[in-house]
Amino acid sequence: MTEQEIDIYYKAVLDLVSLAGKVVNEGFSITKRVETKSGAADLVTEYDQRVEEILIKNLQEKFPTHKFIGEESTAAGVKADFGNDPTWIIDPIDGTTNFVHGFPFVAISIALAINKEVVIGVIYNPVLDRLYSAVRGKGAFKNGRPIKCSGQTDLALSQVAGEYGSSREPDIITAKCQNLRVIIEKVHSIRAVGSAAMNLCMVAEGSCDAYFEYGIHIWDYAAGDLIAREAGAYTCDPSGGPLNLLHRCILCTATKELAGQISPLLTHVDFPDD
Ligand code: LIP
Repeated sequence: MTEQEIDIYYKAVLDLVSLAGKVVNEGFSITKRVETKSGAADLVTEYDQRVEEILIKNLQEKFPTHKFIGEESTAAGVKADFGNDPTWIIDPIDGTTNFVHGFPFVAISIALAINKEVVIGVIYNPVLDRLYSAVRGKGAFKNGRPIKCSGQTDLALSQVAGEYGSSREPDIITAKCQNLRVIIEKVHSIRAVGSAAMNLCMVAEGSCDAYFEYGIHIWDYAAGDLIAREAGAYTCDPSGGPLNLLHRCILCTATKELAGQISPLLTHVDFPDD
């Protein structure tokens, strides 16, 4: 894949995300039809489905040989196939619970992977009008300006993001509460904005020093992983091994030193791979 081709894909997705953002904004402050997916706290609205349809339809028309992995298509039974072909990985609204409740941390998250490696990441929060983006090797940007992570190396001075997620299985809740408990004892503060994509952008721009979560999906973190790394952050599996986009978890830190301090504190929670 040439740089020129990647540039064409990048421009196309930037145009499209602003169109999709208008649809998200239309639905943000009105009452929506809400349904559940894997459990009572795993929500979906007609807007998630509409935005995903718009994104896939437009990208498919422009790039007919490309493949797609979308949160709502997968929920509707389409098999997620993460192979070597150029593949768009789409979360139409990351932070659906926020969207339902009118909490403004919602984001459209789109990644393009080629040979299973993410080369483009775009995360747009249309409510706050924040556009985060990265192309592999070219740095990370927020509304067109370069961003950098904090460079923090000391856990005691850190602000860490971590989420409870949507599973209501007692063992999973216990492990997640235990993780937040061990971290709060050691840090300045814990934050949870309710969206993996936004949490990763918070690390990318230095508002948080670290973020970890178990139970998320490839569409929640594929774009944010690239944006955070391009901003200088370090990402890995929370157990300390290399990050796997199908393994449903991430630890993202401003520095590798910080990952070394957080990983041994965590109770690792296994979810079936995507
Ligand atoms: C959400 C994630 C969030 C997690 C939620 C949910 P969705 O994604 O971004 O980090 O805690 O349970 O998975 O479902 O809003 O796209």
